[in-house]
Amino acid sequence: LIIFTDLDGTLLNHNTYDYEVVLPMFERLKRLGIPVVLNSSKTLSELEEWKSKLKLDTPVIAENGGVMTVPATSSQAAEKVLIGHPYKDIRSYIKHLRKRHDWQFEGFGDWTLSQVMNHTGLHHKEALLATEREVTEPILWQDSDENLQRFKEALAEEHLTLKKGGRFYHVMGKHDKADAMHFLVNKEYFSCGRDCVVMALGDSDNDIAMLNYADIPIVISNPAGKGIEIPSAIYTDAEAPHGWIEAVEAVLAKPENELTKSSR
Ligand code: 2M8
Ligand code: MG
Ligand code: MG
Repeated sequence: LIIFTDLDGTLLNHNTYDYEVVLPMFERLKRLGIPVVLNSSKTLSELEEWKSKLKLDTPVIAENGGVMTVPATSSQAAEKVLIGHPYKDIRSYIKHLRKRHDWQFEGFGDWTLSQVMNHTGLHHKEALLATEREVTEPILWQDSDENLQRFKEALAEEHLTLKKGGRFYHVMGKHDKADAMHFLVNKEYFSCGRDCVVMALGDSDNDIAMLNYADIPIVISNPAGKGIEIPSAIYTDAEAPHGWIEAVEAVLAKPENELTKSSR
């Protein structure tokens, strides 16, 4: 069993970013030898911080599958794998579009640190880590739905796309959380293919690909993520972080043989 998990709204409460209550479960998973991979729209800098808070020694997938770090294995050195488009290219293209069409939107790159803090509810240090973006730009759209459609079409011309997160739209290349998962499950690090059972936990649109890829998809209850429909998913009653703990507990209670055969 390998667990891939989103953070905001899935493992962390959306407003309080609470996480202390999940620590005993992470310790239990470590004792059982079950790896947990953080798979988030957050930056690598933010995730490295979470990785140490949660005492993980696994790969981490950042910015919606756009970049990941893979620790060393017996056959390979540690590496950083980049899948997405460079942040500065994304920024310069969307600034060009905004100027040309006078579309109203703002992103992390437009904001001061205190504005980032206000828009995200993150504290100073965490907000700073969130601004260290490599391949995705979170924006707040402040224009009409018609223009949002035109914006999406203009992004597609440069092979970019818009993905909805919890609070923001993310401007990014055409990658998703499942691309990075597939890389780790089939190619490097785990390289176990269909021999391993993959569990994934998420709460919103940008988790759909990850959840569809998993053998055991768990949708964490979240008012913002109401619309997501995953066939065969287990939907939790509780929100993060309790929904996460309950879902993992339920899976650990299953008979061993259900956790050693992949259905992918
Ligand atoms: C952004 O991501 C969230 C999660 O889906 C969102 O769109 O609401 C990211 O920029 C991330 O780096 C940041 O930590 C988070 C803070 O709310 O917002
Ligand atoms: Mg989320
Ligand atoms: Mg996320």
